[in-house]
Amino acid sequence: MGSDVQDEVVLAVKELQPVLVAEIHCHGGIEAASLLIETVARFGVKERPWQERARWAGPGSDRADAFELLADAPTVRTAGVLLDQYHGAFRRALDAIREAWDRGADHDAGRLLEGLARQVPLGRHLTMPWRVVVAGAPNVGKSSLVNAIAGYQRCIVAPTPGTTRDLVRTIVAIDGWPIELADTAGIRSGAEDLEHEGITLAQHAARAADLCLWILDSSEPPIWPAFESSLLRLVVNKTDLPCAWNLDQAKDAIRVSARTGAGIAELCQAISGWLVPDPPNPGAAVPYTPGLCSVVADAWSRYSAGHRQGCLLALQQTQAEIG
Ligand SMILES: Nc1nc2c(ncn2[C@@H]2O[C@H](COP(=O)(O)OP(=O)(O)O)[C@@H](O)[C@H]2O)c(=O)[nH]1
Ligand SMILES: [Mg+2]
Repeated sequence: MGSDVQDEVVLAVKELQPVLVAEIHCHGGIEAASLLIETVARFGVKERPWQERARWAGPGSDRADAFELLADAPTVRTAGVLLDQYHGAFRRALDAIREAWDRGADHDAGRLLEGLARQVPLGRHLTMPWRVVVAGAPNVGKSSLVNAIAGYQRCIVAPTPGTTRDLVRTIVAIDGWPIELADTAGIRSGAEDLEHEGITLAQHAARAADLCLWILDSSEPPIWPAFESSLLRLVVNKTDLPCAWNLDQAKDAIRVSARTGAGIAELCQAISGWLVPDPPNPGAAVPYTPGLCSVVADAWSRYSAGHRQGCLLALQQTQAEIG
């Protein structure tokens, strides 16, 4: 390309049809890439958005969707799930359901559909982290715990009650799943004005969260959550200190010490299990866009309610759309 050598690159021709696909591996950096783009543009090569690349792969908008979403996968594990769908896992699962239906094996179709429906919550979080709120009375060690989980300092840790006035969000990967930990101000009644806002925020956040960890201090009398939720889980912190109450009162609680790190691995494992109780096997189908998640959830609820025909129609339509 031209007479001067500007960079020595590796050129790999990947496909000839329907369009020529060649990869150029050049030296790193924005400038090297820009220079190369300028050079090939002089030969008539047009610059296009990278998302178009997937559409050359032939029919199947699911392939293009999965390809695009891959760029937003926050962890290797979520990227792996998306890559499986890019390679057709979801499409094959739909085909298998249809095939079972066509040969009159309703029960098999239902079982397959149920398996797919179980992956809907995961499908909704492949590019968006789960939200986990860390709540509890002031000073129980919420911020310390978030830091212990994240493995780096991000929240203010101070011995004065109520230092964290706002929600502090930290995105971490737990067991390969993207999780946003929201550290809240202590939830308590009779708080100072300044804190009040943060506390209201915390309660809101707990309601909108996928999971709420309620932290108890083993070295102080327990302050229990004042609200009920099926998403609430108890965690007893400061187990390195002498115990001030009978921990059996919080029987199912995970016991940890944010200071020594004891129990943090178990807590992470528990969080992963609470959020993703049925992790997919490699290569398994997962509905991976909000649209596909809705269709699968809807089809499954129709099937469970005995509306087989409506269920079949919803799936047929999806199959046609991604076909
Ligand atoms: N001994 C001990 N102290 C802890 C532990 N976790 C937090 N602390 C201390 O408890 C105090 C309050 O912690 P902090 O994380 O700010 O509590 P928060 O108000 O709930 O966010 C700080 O002095 C921490 O160092 C723990 O596991 N063991
Ligand atoms: Mg705090």
